[in-house]
Amino acid sequence: MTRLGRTALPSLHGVRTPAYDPSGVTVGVVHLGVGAFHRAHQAVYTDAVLAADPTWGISGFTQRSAAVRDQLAPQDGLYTVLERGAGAAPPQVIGALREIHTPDACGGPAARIADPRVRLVTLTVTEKGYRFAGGHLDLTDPFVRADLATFPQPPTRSAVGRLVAGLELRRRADAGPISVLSCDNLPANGATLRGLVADFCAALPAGDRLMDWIAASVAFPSCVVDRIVPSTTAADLAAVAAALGVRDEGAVVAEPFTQWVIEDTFAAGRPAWETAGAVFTADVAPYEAAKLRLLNATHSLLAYTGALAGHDTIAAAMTDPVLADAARRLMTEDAAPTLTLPDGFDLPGYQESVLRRFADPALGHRTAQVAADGSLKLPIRLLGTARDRLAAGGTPQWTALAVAAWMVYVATRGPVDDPLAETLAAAADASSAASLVDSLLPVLPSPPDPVWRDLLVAHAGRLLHDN
Ligand code: CS2
Repeated sequence: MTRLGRTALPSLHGVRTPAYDPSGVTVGVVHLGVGAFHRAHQAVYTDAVLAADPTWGISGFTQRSAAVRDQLAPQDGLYTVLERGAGAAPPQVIGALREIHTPDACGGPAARIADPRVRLVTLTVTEKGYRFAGGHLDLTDPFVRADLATFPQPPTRSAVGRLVAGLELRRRADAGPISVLSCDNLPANGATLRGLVADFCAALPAGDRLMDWIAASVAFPSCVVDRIVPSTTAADLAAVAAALGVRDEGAVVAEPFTQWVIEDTFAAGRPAWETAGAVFTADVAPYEAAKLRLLNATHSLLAYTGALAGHDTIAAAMTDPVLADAARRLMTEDAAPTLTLPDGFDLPGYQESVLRRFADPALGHRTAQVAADGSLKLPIRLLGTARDRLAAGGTPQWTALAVAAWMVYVATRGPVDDPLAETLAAAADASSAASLVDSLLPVLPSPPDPVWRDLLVAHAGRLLHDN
């Protein structure tokens, strides 16, 4: 079967194709981490602006592997987004990714960031890609140390090292201001990334000069991203081939829902992403807390309790009335009281839409995928709610259920997919519920509160008994 590529475009039917000539697009964005999420989210918004402004093409770098490069480079960077679920639109071929590299190619991302035509760096490197520990850059991390030792020379290994090396080359080249936009599920992702960049600069011998330039020339807007994008399977690729009549090795599958709320504080212009429905606002913090504490927290609850109950997918977990009820109550009883919502935010509508999205069986989003990297995700999604509810004299039952389910998952399903997998496996003591909680609690920045510990022990006891 023919492979998707520029020459195949005219023969495609029933598919949306780029409304511009991809060969006329120049690169204005460097993206770090060209995973499925980037391809189904930011690249789709960017695709919508290129007909009117072809200066915002994306130069994408993988984090390590050559897999995505090998999927997309032979296809002229073109790939399909296949929506699945209620209200799905026809498949869409995206042309926004104009270059795809591994990080060791072409002088690495740093050389690309120093190009004056580039005005924006975006990142989707997942929680663990930021290499933070206790709110700061982990200077003991081997990748971070290697990048500091050879700075700013390639090959760089960490996302922050790559970014800061690029900013240094840009400063030296006098290539002008630039914006850096983290698109990961972190609280205050812009300010957080800026802090990690400052930590990296502080560890450099002459980092002050660079940090001064960054303070004057680089903006770090925060944003909230939302779209469920499972890993692509062989069956998905077969479905795309059947729909297109050509083979597409780089296709991604996503739910129809998509949302992007962005702080409009860019230093060197930005794509008109509002064309595709992005919302620009002065302060994303209320949206971000709502998304992390309502959607992502509930996702993790369903992932761990669902996996323990033998459910392969989030939608299967939602068919269990006990788990669906826990998911609803985590939002209404634990998370909602801790939130300061944006004006006009429809809380009941948001909660219902989260549950509806999770329950849609078309996506096949695996509990194991959402369960990955819990040691980094739980503090961001669940522990803030626990802390706030406890401080208000409340009992965060459902939040405790999610954390206890993670503990039992770690102890009974390990070694888990987590950067701390070895530490967790060595620490977990499942001889009793109390010892399990006491052995794993120190791994998390957990509230030192006896009420919280009692809640965890009670839930862990029930879950251990059932597993
Ligand atoms: C999920 C998120 O894998 C996970 O941890 O909770 O990736 C989730 O699908 C997205 O944040 C939805 O926007």
